[in-house]
Amino acid sequence: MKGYSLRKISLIAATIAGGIVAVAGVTGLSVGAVTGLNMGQPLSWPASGSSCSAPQLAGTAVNVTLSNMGGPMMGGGSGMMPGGGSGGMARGAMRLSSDRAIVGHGTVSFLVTNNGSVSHELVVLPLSGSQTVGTRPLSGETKVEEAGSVGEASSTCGAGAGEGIAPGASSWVTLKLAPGRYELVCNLPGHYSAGMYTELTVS
Ligand SMILES: [Cu+2]
Repeated sequence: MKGYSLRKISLIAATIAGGIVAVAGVTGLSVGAVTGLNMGQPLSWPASGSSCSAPQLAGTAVNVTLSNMGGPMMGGGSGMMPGGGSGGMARGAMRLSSDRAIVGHGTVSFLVTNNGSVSHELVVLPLSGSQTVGTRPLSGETKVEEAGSVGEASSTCGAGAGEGIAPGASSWVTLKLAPGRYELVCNLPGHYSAGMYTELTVS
């Protein structure tokens, strides 16, 4: 009985050790892969397109791409970014880009694809007067004020608001936009200050 227990314990110990080796191996692999990639490229997702199939969208299409520099600090859940903050993150480490800078007013559909290694989203905010993109004040949570938002796409493989778009996935939203200037942002904590904003003019 005692011998059996000992053997069982050593089996468990071996299993745990094996698990640690396996985790270390995976970590080593992903670090190696990250260093060999260009910034903004996804780690294991299709190079283009998305894992979601979006429905036919009404109005004028605006394709928005979300990306970030891949890396163990940003995607590995290493605990180096407590609370999702961006303490040491360089501005420009994340990007939100649109395939059009100007679109006619009326029905506009945003198809938003996350090519990054962490979750992202799109929020559409009006720009007032001479306000310029990238200058919104940040709250303590390192987010910008969303009051006045005219819509968002933040649902993995879905329309409208959700919990964020998973890496490799898309979200979409159809809006009625009045003429004016808008700022397209990702408002996950720290992402705006990391560079996730661009301007869209509605004519
Ligand atoms: Cu983001």
